[in-house]
Amino acid sequence: MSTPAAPASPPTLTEALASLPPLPSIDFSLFGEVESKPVTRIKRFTAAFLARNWVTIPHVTHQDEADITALEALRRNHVAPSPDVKITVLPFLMKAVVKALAQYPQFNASLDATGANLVFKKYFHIGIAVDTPRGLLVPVIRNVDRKSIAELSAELAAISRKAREKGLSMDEMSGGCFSISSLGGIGGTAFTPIINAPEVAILGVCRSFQKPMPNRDDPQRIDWRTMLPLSLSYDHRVIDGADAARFCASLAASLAEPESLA
Ligand code: CAO
Repeated sequence: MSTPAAPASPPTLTEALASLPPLPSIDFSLFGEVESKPVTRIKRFTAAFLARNWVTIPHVTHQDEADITALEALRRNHVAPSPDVKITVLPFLMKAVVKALAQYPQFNASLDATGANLVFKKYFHIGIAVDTPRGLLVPVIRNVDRKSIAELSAELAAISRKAREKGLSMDEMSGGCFSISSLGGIGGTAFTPIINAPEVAILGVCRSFQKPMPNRDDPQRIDWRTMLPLSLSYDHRVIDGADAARFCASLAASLAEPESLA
């Protein structure tokens, strides 16, 4: 009797990708008028990393909403450090993220190169996605836990202006623990942000909106509340769905009672 053959081992990711059919080369001008423009250096660079992260990390995106009615009132009373600096929701969000990272340290971690160890970080450096004319850049704001809302607002204004006008050095984009991608100034209700590896999670934020909610003390009454949509993408090798739900609940709780963040 012959011994059954051992099952073939599954292809590696590199083998699987190499076996995909190539994209067809199409002359689009056969179908109508076209114009070809070179892709910027930043976009080509970003594309390579986004593609690697998208295919190598098992992404799941958890959606939630935070009640920021009280935060909006607090924000409007906040004095900006200078006339060219706006106090937006973003610095409050950064502080809330740091609180949640401290509470759930697996979000402030990275797998090492072997994938066998999880490295927990004791510092809180947050990357912020900035939309620039040449493409997406992610400057890192260091030690967010030690900075005030006014300091974070000033730093955000300066670094996003530099990103748009002059670009950023690798140093200014390195060392992040967790990233935030805010489309709140533009719109949308939810999206799937791509994890900025070796980080293990990224928070996407869309435009706040008014939502009728039952009054807490008298559920027969309806209050209009300002809600912020949260989209948390996480690396499912490191983080479970329940952790993601807890992380978002913690964020929402901090944002709903923002005095501790200011
Ligand atoms: N809901 C409603 N309004 C919001 C908001 C939200 N969640 N977030 C910001 N706004 C408002 C601000 O209060 C501001 O209002 P005013 O003009 O009345 O003062 C306006 O929108 C513009 O804000 P902003 O974009 O200048 O400032 P910010 O601190 O919110 O964000 C920055 C700064 C740099 C993150 C942002 O300008 C940016 O580049 N966002 C794009 C990021 C991106 O492209 N992400 C996708 C990457 S792919 O994953």
